Amino acid sequence: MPMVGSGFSILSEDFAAAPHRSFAWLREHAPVHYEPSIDSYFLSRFQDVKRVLTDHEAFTTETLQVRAQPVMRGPVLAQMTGAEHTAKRKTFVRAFTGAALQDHTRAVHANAADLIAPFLARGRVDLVNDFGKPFAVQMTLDVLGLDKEDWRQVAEWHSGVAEFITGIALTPERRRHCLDCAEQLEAYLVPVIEHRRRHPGEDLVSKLCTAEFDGTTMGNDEVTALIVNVLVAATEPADKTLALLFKHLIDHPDQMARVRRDPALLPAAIAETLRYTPPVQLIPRLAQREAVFAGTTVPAGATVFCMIGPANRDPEAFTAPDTFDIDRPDLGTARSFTAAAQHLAFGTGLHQCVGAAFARAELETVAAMLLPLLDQVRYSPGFRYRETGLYTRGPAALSLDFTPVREGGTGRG
Ligand code: 2IO
Repeated sequence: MPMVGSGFSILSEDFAAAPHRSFAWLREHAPVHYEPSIDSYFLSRFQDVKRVLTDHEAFTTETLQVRAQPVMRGPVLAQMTGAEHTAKRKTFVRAFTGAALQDHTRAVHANAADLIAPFLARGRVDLVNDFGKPFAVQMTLDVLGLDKEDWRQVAEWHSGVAEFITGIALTPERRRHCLDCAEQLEAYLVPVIEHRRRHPGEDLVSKLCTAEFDGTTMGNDEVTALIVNVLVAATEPADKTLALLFKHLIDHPDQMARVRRDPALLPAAIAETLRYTPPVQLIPRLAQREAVFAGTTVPAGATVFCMIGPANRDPEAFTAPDTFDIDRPDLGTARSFTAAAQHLAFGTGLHQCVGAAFARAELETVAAMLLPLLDQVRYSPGFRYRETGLYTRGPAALSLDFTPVREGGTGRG
């Protein structure tokens, strides 16, 4: 546990190894923690984080101009405000809710069945690297309406783009690599965009190409940015959340048994996973004017990082916050994927995650499919659990053993 005057740093190896060990100390003793090397303030209390995310005029998303725009090649949805934001957000809402979710659910079944098949007879799978990462990319390509044949290549470019956005202190070499990935991704997307402009279909890329705001359609750079926005936002947190859900259920066998018996408990288990271990741990904002948090002044122009991990475990907001409990009455599962969510894993306010309903459908469907296939699921012998990442965080791997499924079996083989 860090002590006052210990030179605690969010950028230290100690913090990276196990951030949650510092959460209580941060909330109590350094609720407005300043990191001089990156000239940024870190807020860890639930109320402070909620205030920043809710007051989108005092705390803007302008940070994304330097944190995201260079690899996005244009502004992402979260950078927009007013009528433009409302209009463009609507295109995404349509693609991620209602009837569109039916198509996405079919895609979950198809992608998950293909990806898990080779591992069933073996009785061993790394849920992050063998399954979750390819699954997340393939799902995102389906949602966008892009060719899945190129998924390996797109996955590589995505990693570079995501590394740029989620990097806290990138070396010039890594920065160059990330920018190269972004340029190649853009070069890949532009011909697709131009083709869809001439031959629009029902897919999201076509919708972005044909959507009009103020009587005009978007240029290639604007459409590229929004495609890359969806690519990163739908891919980066997905494998992490899936793996964390399985980890928590394996670590709590009683809750695992109940979810297996009653898959209707899955939304609660997913919502609690998002509260307990949010895959997006940091959300940056730019303070437009001086502001006071817990008696500490943050100057105008400051970069403020909302720490979602400690906010979601603040005892002021949740009882027994360090316990994983799918029955917790203070979470409100039904609201957990909406604007009324109690946890802050999807952010909150104007820019709250537009893909929350899709995330729920994707995770619920894939978990309901995997659970019966992964009978007696447990950590592989000798497996050492390790998490990585400060901005987005999740297991580096999750090697699982289960009772092998015999050829042609449905999971009970
Ligand atoms: C993609 C950080 C994975 C978003 C971002 C530049 C903007 C925005 C987020 C999430 C998740 C990613 N920020 N999604 O935190 O679209």
